[in-house]
Amino acid sequence: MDKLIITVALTGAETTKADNPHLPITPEEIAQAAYDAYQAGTAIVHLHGRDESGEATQDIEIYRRISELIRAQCDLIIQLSIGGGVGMSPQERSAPLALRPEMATLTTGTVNFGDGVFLNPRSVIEEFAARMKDLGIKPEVEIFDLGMISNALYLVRKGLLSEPIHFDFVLGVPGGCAATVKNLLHMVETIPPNSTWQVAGIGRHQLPLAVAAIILGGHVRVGFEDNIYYTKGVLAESNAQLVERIVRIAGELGREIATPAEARAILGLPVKDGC
Ligand code: KMH
Ligand code: ZN
Repeated sequence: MDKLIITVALTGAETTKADNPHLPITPEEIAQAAYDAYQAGTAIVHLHGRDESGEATQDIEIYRRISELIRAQCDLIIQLSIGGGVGMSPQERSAPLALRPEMATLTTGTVNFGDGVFLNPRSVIEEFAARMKDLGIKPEVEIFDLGMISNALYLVRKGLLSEPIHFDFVLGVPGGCAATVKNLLHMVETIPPNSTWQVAGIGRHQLPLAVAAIILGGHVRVGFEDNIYYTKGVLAESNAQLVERIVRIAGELGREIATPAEARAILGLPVKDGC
């Protein structure tokens, strides 16, 4: 098995400070949380921007500021969200691609998302994929339901997505695929064998699905975007605390943790010198 790549999804677009007062919101808070998670063992940071009032924003200047603050401290792989928040326009969502991050997210289908709809018609998916290809950005393909895997393979056939693909199975969103090990296994068996994959379990499913991924040879995403609790009814104190637990469990199971440089090699990203 490859070493374990841990991604931390620090903030998301939906979680609020009222949900968990430790949620990082400002660029400074987000960069500090990223550094703490890096020290705990994270290789990739998945970023969402927030404006001064705490609302989700795809403002390129906010993403630039967060990226610069992180880059000044460590060589984490920076992955920008192009999903943004429910209801944002495709133009708004894709604005941060102009920063040419190493990675960005690409959701290959539409899914109910709680009371909202996370809208990704084929024309939008193709446009986002084409721009990422032109800019040399590696997509992390976000899979909220099974048909999204078929849509990703369609992009490969159209020449808009290159193999090997890196998949993120986001399981347990209300309206999306349920967070069961059986569903995870089916997805893993459905993707091309040369792919890499990680799982992002939502809420109480974060830890058990992470453990399944560690055992199965996949990779893991944790963080407040997907889960604000450490255990039932007990809020996590930081994103790093959730990373530390994965590092401990992976150690017990004999799975080593990938540094950002090792994660770049596993994902086929170019080598990066220094920060
Ligand atoms: N906030 C969700 C609607 C992504 O980052 O690309 C979409 C999302 C996925 O968070
Ligand atoms: Zn996200």
